[in-house]
Amino acid sequence: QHDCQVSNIQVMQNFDRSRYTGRWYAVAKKDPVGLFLLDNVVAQFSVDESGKMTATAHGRVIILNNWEMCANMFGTFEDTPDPAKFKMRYWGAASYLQTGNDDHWVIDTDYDNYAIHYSCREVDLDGTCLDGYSFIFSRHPTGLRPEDQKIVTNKKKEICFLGKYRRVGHTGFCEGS
Ligand code: AZE
Repeated sequence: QHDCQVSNIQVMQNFDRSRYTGRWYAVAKKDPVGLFLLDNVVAQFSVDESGKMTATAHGRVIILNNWEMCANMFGTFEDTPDPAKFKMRYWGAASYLQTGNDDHWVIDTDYDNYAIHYSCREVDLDGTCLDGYSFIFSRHPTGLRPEDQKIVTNKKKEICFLGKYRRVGHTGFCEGS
């Protein structure tokens, strides 16, 4: 259970997508290789009439030629046999933003305070994650409650990303977007 094999990573049991809807503030992130959301990351999850999960997210990015902007992103989720594991297709409101199709796993959440997200983009030959990213989300823009911090630390350890996170600041840069 602690061998860092992507295929052995435990995800949220009985994940309830409707309780997951609404606003989540990123408080920490582990970056993948390449361009990524820098800070001011806020995600909003919804479930449509047919039960499909969708999301929007924004965050500050710096793209080619040092252009700083707010990336407005959309994601649609494809279900898998595991209710906490999705395939996320994502794209930007502007064509020069990033598009992709990533795994999107919910590792743990209490729905009301914290959530731990995980995505491995590339599995190494030994079964560990070679390139992945993860967000720690909070329902509170002020951050995680002290009582949730040790749960989150334990989960970071279980997904073998402990020590690889950076705090995500919220300065109001993407306010109103
Ligand atoms: C996520 C939450 C659910 C919706 C989406 C998410 C991911 C977005 C990106 C965006 C990258 C943009 C870049 C632009 C230059 C997981 C936060 C869409 C990965 C790099």
